[in-house]
Amino acid sequence: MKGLFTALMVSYDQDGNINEKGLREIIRYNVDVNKVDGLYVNGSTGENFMISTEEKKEIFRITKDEVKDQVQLIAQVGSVNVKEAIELAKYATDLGYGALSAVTPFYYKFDFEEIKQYYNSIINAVDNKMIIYSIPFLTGVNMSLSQFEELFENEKIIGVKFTAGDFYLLERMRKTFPDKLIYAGFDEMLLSATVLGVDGAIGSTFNVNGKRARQIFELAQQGKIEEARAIQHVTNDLITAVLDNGLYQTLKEILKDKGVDAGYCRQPMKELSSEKIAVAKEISNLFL
Ligand code: NGF
Repeated sequence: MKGLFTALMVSYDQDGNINEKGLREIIRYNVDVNKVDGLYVNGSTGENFMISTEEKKEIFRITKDEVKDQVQLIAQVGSVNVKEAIELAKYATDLGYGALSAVTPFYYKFDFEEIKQYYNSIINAVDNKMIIYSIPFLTGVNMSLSQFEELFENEKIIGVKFTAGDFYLLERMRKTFPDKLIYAGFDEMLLSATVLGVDGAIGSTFNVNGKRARQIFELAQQGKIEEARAIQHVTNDLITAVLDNGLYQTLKEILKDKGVDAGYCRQPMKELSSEKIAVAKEISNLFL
C-alpha cells in the first residue's frame, strides 16, 4: 500500500446527483494519465461529509468496478455515526478494497478512550486493515505520539494519513513506528514529508498534478533534493493559485479543461463565478 494515492474527486451534476460517467472519467484520468499508485475514495476531496450512506456505497462500487485491480484502493469509511462507519467498512471490504481509512470522530469533543473504541469497533468488525485519517485543522482532534502508539497496538491499524504541518510529530512518528505506513496529507509539503521518510502521500491536487507529485516523491527518495525542490516550487505556485480560487471547484474546472466531465461540487459548496472559471482555465493552461 505504499506510494501515491489520489484523493478521488467525484463528479456531481448541478442538482448534486452523482454523475457516474463523469466519475468514471475522473478515475480513468487518474489511472491512465496521472498514473498514481492508488485511489483514496470518499475522503474530504470526494465531498464525503455531504453525501448519504447509499451515495457513499455507490461511489465505492463504481470506483471498484472501473479500476478492477489496476491500482490499490483505500476506502474512507469514517463517520461520527459508528454504525454507518461499520456498514461502509463491511461494504468496501466485500467489494475488495485493500484497506480502510476513517477520519478521527469529530464535532463532539470525544476523549481518547472514545476515539480508541471507535477505531477498534470499526476495524474489528471486518477482515481488513485500517489507516487512521488525522486532519486536526478540520476536525479539531489532535493526537499525541503516545496516543497513536496506543491505537497502533491493534495490529489491524496499519498506518496514518497525516494531514498536518507538525513535522516534529511526523519525525517522532517515523522513528517510533518504522513498520507503520505514514502518508503525507498536504501536497504542498510533500517534499519535506518525503525527506522525513513517509511511505506515500494522499492528495487532492494529484487529480490534476499527479505527475509532478511523482517526480517530487521519487527525486526526494533518491536524495536529489534540489531537483525535487524546483518541482515543489512550481507545484506550490499551482496549489496556491488553486486554493486562492476555491480548491475543489477549481480542480474540477481544470479537469474539465482537460476533457474530463468532472461536474460540480455538492451544496453547500457554491459554484464558481464566470470570472473564477476563467482563472481556473488560466491555471490549467499555465501549469498543466
Ligand atoms: O483537501 C484536503 C482537506 N486535504 C487534501 C488531502 O489530504 C486529501 C490535500 O490534498 C484529503 O484530505 C481527503 O480527500 O480526504 C489538500 O487538499 C492539499 O494539500 C491542498 O491544501 O482540506
